[in-house]
Amino acid sequence: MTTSAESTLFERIAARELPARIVAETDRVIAFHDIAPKAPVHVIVAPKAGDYRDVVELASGDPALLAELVEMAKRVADDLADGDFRLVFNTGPGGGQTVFHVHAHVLAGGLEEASLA
Ligand code: DGP
Repeated sequence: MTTSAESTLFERIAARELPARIVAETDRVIAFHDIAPKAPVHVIVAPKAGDYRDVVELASGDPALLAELVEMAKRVADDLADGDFRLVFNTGPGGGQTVFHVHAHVLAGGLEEASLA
């Protein structure tokens, strides 16, 4: 898969055009370690395609794909922690979103000191 100059950051990671520590993937979803972890396990789960900017668009446009993100989050938490996790969708600049390709933060592995502030 080759992406264009218009591709989002996470599309370029999915296409292996940018390096990332990928932990799992399916046909439509990819999971990789966040570059600036806020918890012992901090993994980004995103669709491989950047068709939706945020979780509100995704929920109305492709709810089955949103369910796939949740399933991937559980798989990551099972594989890298004890199965429990926090799932965060920063939505809009005021919600802390900086990458406008919908993604979930999977936080796990001891969250007592975790913060997304
Ligand atoms: P958000 O603020 O919700 O849009 O989260 C974007 C996250 O993406 C943020 O926690 C840092 C992470 N991130 C940004 N650039 C890169 C990158 O090049 N590689 C990886 N692995 N993560 C990145």
